[in-house]
Amino acid sequence: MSGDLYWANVVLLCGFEGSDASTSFDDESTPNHTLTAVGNAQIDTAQFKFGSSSALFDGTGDGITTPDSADWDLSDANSDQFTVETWVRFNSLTGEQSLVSQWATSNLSWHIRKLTTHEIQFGWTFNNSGVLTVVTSGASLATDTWYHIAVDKDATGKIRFYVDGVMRGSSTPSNSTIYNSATVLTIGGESNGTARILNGWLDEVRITKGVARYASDSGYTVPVAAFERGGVTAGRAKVWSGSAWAVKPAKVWSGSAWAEKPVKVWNGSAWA
Ligand SMILES: [Ca+2]
Ligand SMILES: [Ca+2]
Ligand SMILES: [Ca+2]
Repeated sequence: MSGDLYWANVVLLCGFEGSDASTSFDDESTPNHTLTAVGNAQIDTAQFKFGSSSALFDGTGDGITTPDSADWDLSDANSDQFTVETWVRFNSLTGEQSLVSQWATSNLSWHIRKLTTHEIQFGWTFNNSGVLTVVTSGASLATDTWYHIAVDKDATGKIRFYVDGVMRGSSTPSNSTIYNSATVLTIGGESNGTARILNGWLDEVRITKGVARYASDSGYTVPVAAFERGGVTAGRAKVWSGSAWAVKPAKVWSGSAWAEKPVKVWNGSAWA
């Protein structure tokens, strides 16, 4: 298996690889958004989930920002799908801490925010006021532990919030559109740059626009490797397992081994 079936939908992907204490951050997605370090946000080789480093935030005045973009406008209709996810490791659980947000005064789009209760919420507005939330139950977040945090919205408008692959909260609001604000997107804090700064580490931050990657009340298997960088090169086909369709690599027998090969379709005059 190689490549991401939904690579074309990935609008932000940060593995935070680099030299210790570097303040240079790279968006590895195709849009390649410009990222700017604020405060003491920096690469840290002491902690990482995958690769050899992560992004460190000290809880005061930090963040990584990127300008407003249509890519952050996640939901103009109830049926608009998206997935926002990251690995997070808390150094301290004091106070509220924002992981990823496009959220500032008069620019209230969405946020993923750890609460003082050691639960975590996805919050949003559809009209720049009156925050709506999905709050986890039973997340019991602790320090010095890597968690995979993900929120996705499927085509029915159902929002699911997962911690380590377990759905810990969900909602299908009558209005699940999200306000299109003009502020910066901020990783490790909120967009006003002063409140709710993360005290800990992030790795593998990914935003996928147009796809609910997990979309399951029964959760998903937590990623065991860094996310794919790039699209699928070999063919894919849907295979019936007996109870559900699953997308699998198309394999061809060479005479001695199975190999993944592109799938071609006859358009009437040529194979494509
Ligand atoms: Ca990393
Ligand atoms: Ca700081
Ligand atoms: Ca916007």
